Amino acid sequence: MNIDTDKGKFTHQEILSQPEAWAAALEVLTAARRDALALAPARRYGRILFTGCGSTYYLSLAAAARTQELTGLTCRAFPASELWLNPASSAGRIDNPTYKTLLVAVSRSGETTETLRACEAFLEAGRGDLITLSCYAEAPLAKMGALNLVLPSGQEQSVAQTRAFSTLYLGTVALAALWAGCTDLFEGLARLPEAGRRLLAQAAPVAAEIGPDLSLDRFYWLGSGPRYGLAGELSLKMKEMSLSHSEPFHFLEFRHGPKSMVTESTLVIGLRSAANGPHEAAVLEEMRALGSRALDIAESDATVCFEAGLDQAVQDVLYLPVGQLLAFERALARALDPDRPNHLDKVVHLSRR
Ligand code: F1P
Repeated sequence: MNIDTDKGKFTHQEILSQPEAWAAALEVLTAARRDALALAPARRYGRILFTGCGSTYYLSLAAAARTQELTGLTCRAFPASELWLNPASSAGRIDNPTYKTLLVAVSRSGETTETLRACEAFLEAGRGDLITLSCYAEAPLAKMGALNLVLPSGQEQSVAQTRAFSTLYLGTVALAALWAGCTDLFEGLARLPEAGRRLLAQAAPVAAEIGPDLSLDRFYWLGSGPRYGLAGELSLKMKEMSLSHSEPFHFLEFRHGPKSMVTESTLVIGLRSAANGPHEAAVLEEMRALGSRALDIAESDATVCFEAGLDQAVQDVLYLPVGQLLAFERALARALDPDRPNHLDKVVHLSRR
């Protein structure tokens, strides 16, 4: 971190305090366990929709993939603006009143206009029930759901979400584990804070080495399954904090055209999974052969290794601090302030309904 200025002091503190934020959130989620189980979707709903905006839309993509994998229910994710303004092509027609939907709305602020409008439209149309996850109890969204999970430890000063994202995402993983009856998985979440502290200590020097390399001019974040949503979020972090060209792709999709963009000034970041590691490692090797730098993040045998022995569903949270620190270090190297990204406000309030 550049100690000569206050630039990024909030972002840095928020990234480094994530393990403590996760521990505090798990206390809230454990206390809400019975309420969450009372809405267990398998018995009541035909499908689950997840929604948010910006970071919380990417969170919804990751949450939908993980929840579908664990519960077997059909889960989809849409930007809140789509559920609000294009309901027929997103939420779908209401032609089967017995076909109830559970909507999970995620928002750090609990005030984003599109998210509020999407939830109002969903409830007014009688589509089903709403669960909200947010960080501020007094915000409008935290009063709209049949269940409102508020995780104050995700609150942040900086505009670009880091601690808020990982804490709210942890909330969706906890819900999925409870709904799927995966008690061991839910209880395994308690090992995350310690794994996170170890990871931050390992990732910091790697980010401090790559971040200042301003010869890099494009970043591609590769992730599959729930990790595609996380790749989308980390790509957004790199854009918001360092004003760099950055894009997410499903791992093997990168071969189908986007790899044409690979140059020696490229960094490909792989959120490599345990299940498909060899297929994913092959993509990274091919990109290295084309001249790209590659940052491999995985449980083992990678540039940054978790070595936590956690279930993949629990471990997914651990990819986030690595990418956040990389974006943070690059922002400082470019003399930008990650606490105040270009053109962005902390919350998007739309004046017109
Ligand atoms: C949603 C959001 C953020 C983005 C920026 C503007 O906020 O789009 O994802 O990074 O802060 O707001 P929220 O609904 O999660 O509060």
